[in-house]
Amino acid sequence: MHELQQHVLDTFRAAFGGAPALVARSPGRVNLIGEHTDYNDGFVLPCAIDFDTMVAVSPRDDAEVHVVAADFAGDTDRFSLAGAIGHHPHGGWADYVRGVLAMLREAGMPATGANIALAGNVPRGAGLSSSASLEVALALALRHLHRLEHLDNTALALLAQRAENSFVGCNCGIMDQLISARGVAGHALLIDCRTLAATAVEIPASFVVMIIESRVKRGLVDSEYNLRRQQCETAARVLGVAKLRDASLAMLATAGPELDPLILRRARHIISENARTVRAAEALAAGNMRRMGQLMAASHASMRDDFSITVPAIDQLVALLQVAIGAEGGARMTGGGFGGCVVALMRASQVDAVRAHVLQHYRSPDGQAAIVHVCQAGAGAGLVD
Ligand code: GAF
Repeated sequence: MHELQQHVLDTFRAAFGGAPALVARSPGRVNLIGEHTDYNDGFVLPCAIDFDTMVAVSPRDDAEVHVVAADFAGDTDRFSLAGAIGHHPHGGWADYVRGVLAMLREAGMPATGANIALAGNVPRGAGLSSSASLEVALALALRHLHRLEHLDNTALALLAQRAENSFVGCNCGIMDQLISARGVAGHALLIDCRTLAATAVEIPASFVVMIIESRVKRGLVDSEYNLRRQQCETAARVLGVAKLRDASLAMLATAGPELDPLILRRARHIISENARTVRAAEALAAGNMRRMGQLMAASHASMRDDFSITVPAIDQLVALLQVAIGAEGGARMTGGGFGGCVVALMRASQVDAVRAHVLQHYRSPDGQAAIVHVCQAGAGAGLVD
């Protein structure tokens, strides 16, 4: 049995006695390219990774929800489904659980209580979407427990996003929840965030996905993330389009002085990143890893120069990786920005040398070495046997 599965079962047994009715899992994610494009109705190219959150559940015969979180020192939460679900006094992980339950209630889940144990191995606070994986795994577990057949995996992803937007208060797009719910093993997904259509793109078998944690604390991420969203909305308004998905570089070139230079740069990142993401999916599908690397490099430069979401230590880490990898494959910052992780694609035969190079030459501003993960593109959410 998988170590994580054993952990969630042991946690459940210790808290509630006996075995759960079912266990669901959902993965974290890494985005190969297409950053901050999701909330502009654009394109993203993420893959699910082989790190999961697992959720063990059983029904109760009252309306209470009792939760134990293995990764937060066995911390617990209790609330009732009989009335409105309020926030936890200390926020944190418990509000993700409460938010998902609140959205499921709105979507028709009965007020039958549940015992719930959570355990995961997605690195937390690293920008690999541990929170989306928790939300989706929990939503999936409860869908099965209550036979909510009308909710498919896309509906669960949208529900999880609503939990973050309207309950937790983070204004994220749909990428993280959707890839967690619908990932395909061995593939990245080109997701059209307007229609939610997804095309699986195979990652060439001789290449691997490496994730490098920069150890730069993602300090400003919430306020700066929301600011970037506002700037994109301002750009769309000035350009007279519904979303930046509908704008073009030609429109920017002919925009009048009412388009502030800073807003113009933000819009240029989104418009160029959308085009790069579609081209990257084509390059990956064709096994053209030289082209893929060029597009990843251009994406990083655009995040650094136009969208201003990288930090100097991450720029150095990316440059180091680009040199170590060479022309076939590439590296770029991944996720919301202001710290977090770099994603790199390289031949499997290069992994040891690249890892050694990064561990020797990179240090975060407070002197820490990077943490390197070599990942498989994993499958999206599902039940665990
Ligand atoms: C975070 C958000 F949650 C995503 O929706 C996405 O916008 C990403 O940052 C940036 O591409 O992960």
